[in-house]
Amino acid sequence: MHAADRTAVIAPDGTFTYRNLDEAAERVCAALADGASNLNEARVAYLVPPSFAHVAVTRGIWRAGGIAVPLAVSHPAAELEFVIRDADASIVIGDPISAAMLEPIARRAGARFALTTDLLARAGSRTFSSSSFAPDRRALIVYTSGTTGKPKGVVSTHGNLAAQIGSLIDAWAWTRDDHTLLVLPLHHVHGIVNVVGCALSSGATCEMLPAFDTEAAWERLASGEITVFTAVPTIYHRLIASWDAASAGVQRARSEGCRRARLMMSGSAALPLQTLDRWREISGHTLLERYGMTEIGMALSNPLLGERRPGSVGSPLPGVDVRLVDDAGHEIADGTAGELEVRGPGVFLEYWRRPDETRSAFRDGWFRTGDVAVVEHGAYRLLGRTSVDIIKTGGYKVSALEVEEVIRAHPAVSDCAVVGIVDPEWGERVSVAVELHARAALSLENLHAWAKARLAPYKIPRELHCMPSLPRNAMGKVLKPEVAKLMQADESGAAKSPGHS
Ligand code: MCA
Ligand code: AMP
Repeated sequence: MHAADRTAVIAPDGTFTYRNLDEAAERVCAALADGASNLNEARVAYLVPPSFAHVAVTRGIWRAGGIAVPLAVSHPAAELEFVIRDADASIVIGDPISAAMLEPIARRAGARFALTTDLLARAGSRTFSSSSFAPDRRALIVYTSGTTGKPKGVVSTHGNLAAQIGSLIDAWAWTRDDHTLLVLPLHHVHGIVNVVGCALSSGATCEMLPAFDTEAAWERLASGEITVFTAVPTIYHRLIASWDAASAGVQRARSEGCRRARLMMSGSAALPLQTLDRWREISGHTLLERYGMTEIGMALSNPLLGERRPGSVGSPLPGVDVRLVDDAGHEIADGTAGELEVRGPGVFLEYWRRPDETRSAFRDGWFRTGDVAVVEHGAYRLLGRTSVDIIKTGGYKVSALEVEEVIRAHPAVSDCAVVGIVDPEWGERVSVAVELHARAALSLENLHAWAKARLAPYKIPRELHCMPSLPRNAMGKVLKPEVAKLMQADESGAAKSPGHS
């Protein structure tokens, strides 16, 4: 079969070949360029759930010479507006459902608004210039939380993306015979690069769920048609719980379906050993755990063939240089813990319009990840992070400082400290300790209602502890490790979201 006639995408909006994708991207490109020869790295922000339309819009933006800025479907208007303004987007794209919210934001931000349906339907084509894909051109801005309050835009060039994808195709032996299932959002690198990027660059089929759904994911895994699957530990936790609750017949069908896959992977957060073990019992697969970051793509991976070591994230991927350094930036010997630094063609270009933060993120040309690791038996094991202000929950990175800034603005709150508490389902759950103003009261429900309009659902604290005073050092700085200890000791007195053990 001709490569163009092979199936590229199976999604809620239909089944499409590579030729369909090419033609749709061309239509989007023509509509976006609107007569201009090139968008010249104009930012195009788009809120499109995982679908064929999402992929076609991304490719259309690239052909037109724009920078793709994917927006998060789960974000409230305030967070979307922050990204649209920070990226200084000149075009905002939305589907008819999100238009009522997005169009006014686009107008306020001085951007043109376009409907996905119009872009895809518009007749016309434009011969695109291959210079749109020149390796040093900016291709993508993904917003990520950091050790500073607001999220930062991580800018990757076409060259960075090609290097990230090429390295994974090589290491994980992607071929056009693969058929993967996307269950992740498309505003983060795990979904963008490891799933859609790898599948479509190797001529494989990328099937998509519009959002993760345990039963829908199981149905597709049980079919035995999926050859490559990747997810975050929280998703495996949910799949395991659903398998455990299923009848013996359903369990058997699900396990048999998994056994026909060739590769199952986990990443974005530490994979608990019990999840690894239980998944092996259920599926027959020892999950391949790998390590990555928005700024660098993937850096370390357990092997495709050979021993996958529990608790380890393996060794450097092709084309990636990794080293461990002490506080002064000196390389350290194997067996000693140090900060992980990464170098290579996949490492991002810059934080969008934040030259100072870009400069301080690098040391002698190496990107400082903020993750601490050790080399044992030739493989890397992650030990933690250099900052207490980064929380990983459900695979999402959350800045404690960003959440604190929002909660401090609550009229009942005089001060607060946000920390991540170890949680079997979420990895860490976002939790807050607050000092209230005199005679003020605050419930978790009230806090949720307040935060919902301001923060993405995964950033909202799930646990609230009211404390007469937060633990501080002599300088008045809140001692976060102490806060976490007090919270754990005070588990019974905490207000928690339903559903938490
Ligand atoms: C949602 N809820 C939460 C959290 N998130 N509760 C506690 N902690 C959380 N983190 C609540 C919601 O408010 C809601 O509660 C209920 O759970 C269901 O919400 P929903 O939006 O449906 O969430 P979900 O679909 O259940 O989300 C779980 C998920 C999702 C599918 C695991 O978190 C997810 O897609 N995570 C993957 C993110 C990702 O791709 N990360 C990669 C970035 P209520 O019912 O009370 O309202 S890292 C990366 O890209 C690097 C490069 C790498 O290494 O991969
Ligand atoms: P993000 O900034 O959202 O791209 O998340 C990147 C961060 O996720 C890394 O800096 C790590 O802290 C964490 N991470 C990614 N993969 C793993 C893994 N396999 N084990 C532990 N942490 C991970």
